[in-house]
Amino acid sequence: MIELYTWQTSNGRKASIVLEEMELPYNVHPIRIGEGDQFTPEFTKINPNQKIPAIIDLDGPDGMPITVFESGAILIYLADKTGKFMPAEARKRYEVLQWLMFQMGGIGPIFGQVHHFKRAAKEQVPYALERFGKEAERVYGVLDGRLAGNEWLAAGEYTIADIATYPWVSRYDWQEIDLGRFPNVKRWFDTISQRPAVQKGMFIPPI
Ligand SMILES: N[C@@H](CCC(=O)N[C@@H](CS)C(=O)NCC(=O)O)C(=O)O
Repeated sequence: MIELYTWQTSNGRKASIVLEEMELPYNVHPIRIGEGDQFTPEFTKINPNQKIPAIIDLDGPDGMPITVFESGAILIYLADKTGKFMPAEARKRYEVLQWLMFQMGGIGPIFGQVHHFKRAAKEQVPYALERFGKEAERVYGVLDGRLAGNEWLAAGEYTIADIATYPWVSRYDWQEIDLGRFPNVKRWFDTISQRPAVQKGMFIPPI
């Protein structure tokens, strides 16, 4: 059994989508980040960085419980555990890892800043809106170029790189991005949106 500590956000949804896709049994522990649940001593023991998502797999690699935080690490851990959504062949595996790292280091942090400065900041900061808005547009261009000649982001199949990227693109309205300008991203997004596991994973925990 896997214990999932999460909230309905882009990073949290990566973990719930992958668990649904892999059909692994899991219990959901809602961490209401707006209420500060991430700062409790109990949760800080699970993730010292005090952010969701995190998992505890009671049946870790050595049969003992293992805790994993950072959504990218969770995706890699579960892909290694199940052999799903990550090809075994080295060249393809590194392709998946590079697109996953692009999501973790590029897409997530930049889109996160766009969300913050467009929706949460107490004051309008034109410099930040311009800087992060432009970079988000550029990143959509990179994704669109990649998906122009490829059905999926990496390795010619649906992988944890797609699973990591989808919940961030699903906030295109928050980013004020017209997906029509990125037709390959739109085609990829619409295809993934049809997957039953994705439809379920996007609403965990139910709020
Ligand atoms: N790099 C981390 C980022 C996690 C993260 O930023 N989680 C957000 C929700 S999407 C969070 O827990 N925010 C609460 C806070 O910052 O206090 C990951 O990918 O897991």
